[in-house]
Amino acid sequence: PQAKDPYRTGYHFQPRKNWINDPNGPLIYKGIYHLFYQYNPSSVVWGNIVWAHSTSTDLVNWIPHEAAIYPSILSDINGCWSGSVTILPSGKPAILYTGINPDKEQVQNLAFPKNLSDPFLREWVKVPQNPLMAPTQANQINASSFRDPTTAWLGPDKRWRLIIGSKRNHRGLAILYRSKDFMHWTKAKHPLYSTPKNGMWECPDFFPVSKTKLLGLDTSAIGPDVKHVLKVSLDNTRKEYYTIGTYNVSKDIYIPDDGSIESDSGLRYDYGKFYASKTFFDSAKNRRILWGWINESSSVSGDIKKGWSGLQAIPRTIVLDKSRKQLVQWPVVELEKLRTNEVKLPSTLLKGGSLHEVIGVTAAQADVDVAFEISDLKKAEVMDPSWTNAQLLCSKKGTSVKGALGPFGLLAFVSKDLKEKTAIFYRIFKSHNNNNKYVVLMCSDQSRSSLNPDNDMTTYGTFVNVDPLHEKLSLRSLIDHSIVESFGGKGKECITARVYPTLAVDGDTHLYAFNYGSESVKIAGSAWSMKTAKIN
Ligand code: DQQ
Repeated sequence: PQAKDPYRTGYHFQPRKNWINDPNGPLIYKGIYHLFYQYNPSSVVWGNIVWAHSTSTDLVNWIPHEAAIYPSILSDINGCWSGSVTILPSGKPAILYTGINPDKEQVQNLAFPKNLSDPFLREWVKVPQNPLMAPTQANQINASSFRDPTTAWLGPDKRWRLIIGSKRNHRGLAILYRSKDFMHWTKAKHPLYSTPKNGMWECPDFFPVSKTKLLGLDTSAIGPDVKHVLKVSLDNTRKEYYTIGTYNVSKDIYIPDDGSIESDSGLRYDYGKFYASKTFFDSAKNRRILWGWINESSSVSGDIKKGWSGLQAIPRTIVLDKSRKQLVQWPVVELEKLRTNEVKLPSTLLKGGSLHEVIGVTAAQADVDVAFEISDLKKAEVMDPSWTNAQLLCSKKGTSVKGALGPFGLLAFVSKDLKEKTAIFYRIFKSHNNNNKYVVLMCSDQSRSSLNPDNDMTTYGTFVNVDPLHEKLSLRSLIDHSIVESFGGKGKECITARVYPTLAVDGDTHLYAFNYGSESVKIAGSAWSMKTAKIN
């Protein structure tokens, strides 16, 4: 083994080396979870893309297999790009993925397992009819923007549907296809949904959520208890947006409730690094699970030095919030198996300007779950109505800018002298026109995370829809060597950041709770050291 790499993760999914990007075709089959992902077998930068493959019985520990899908036919000879799995009514899984053909056109291919009695689904056979969907003169599809088929869903008319990400000029498109037999696919006249200006829509995801139960639904579920979610990934900004709306089954169109996917006024799964995500329905536990790719924030030369690039986020269960206006995400419960040596933080008053070290956890590999209670909100600063962009507000009012209620939160990856630190914190503002309304800002400030200037240390932020008058402000952070994944407001908002400290490494890493506001806040919760998962 090589000298220890301080940035390799202890419990976040990554292969042993090289480049990874999008999660592909997640599924459960005969009790085994499968994760495929975009992988370059020969380098630390993007290229030569195949579907690498790992399996798990608990979504925490993973064993690697040979690549499942790799260039081998004309219609994928230049790369096997992203796609999804559909479980057919017989129980047989089907992979639909984008292949790059000899003319560098994007086409859609189908593959089935070679041996259905192998629970590891190690070998896949591409059907001779490939490609099943392709751009032509007649269908007017843009051949360089036609990719990432979703999991298909079965309509009441017994026909399959799926969408494929595309664009026409600047218009983002979710192109709809239908099929009776999963083999012959016909493009619908109209897309499932489209909006002007923000194409190309990569990795679309379209799935039902329950209005009343905290459970996931099969992708084909429809009915009065169901709303739908459409997520798209925008290649120009590397941001994802989702809307919640209604799927009109007879017209085969999706109508978002309100909000927009075109700008930062829309909803995001994650306000930090998180891209090309995909959900699947876990029929064993009746939940819907979200996977997302976490890119590096280091330089390419840094990646070459490490020998790897890219992680997957901890899989998250997602449900509809009771407001029915947003989703709520939470790390899968199985992750808690890795928790050890709990350090309890009994209810403690954090006076204005105070720091409180959390002693006794392996601070470079930890799970921290705390809640802040504010007894007196009267002194909250007034929100300027022009502060509409949370990320900008977080950069303007960073960790060192003292306020009244906040900044308070956690300092992760702290070096002994506090020269390096990553701050995840809240600020509370009073609404400018209503004395009893508050605005909660959640930030992840990486600006002091490393003394190495080669890293992208952008600050991230989002508003959190919680009412600090009546609820505690919870904050959970999954800290893992070069990543901190934070869940605010019990999973209402998430921010994932990558950091590369030079001093706050392994055993030299500290963890603090802090309050740099003038007003006191109460903190309580727990921190755990995290065991190392067996990953690949
Ligand atoms: N990554 C894949 C594409 C997809 C993009 C190629 C998103 O299929 O659109 O590696 O990151």
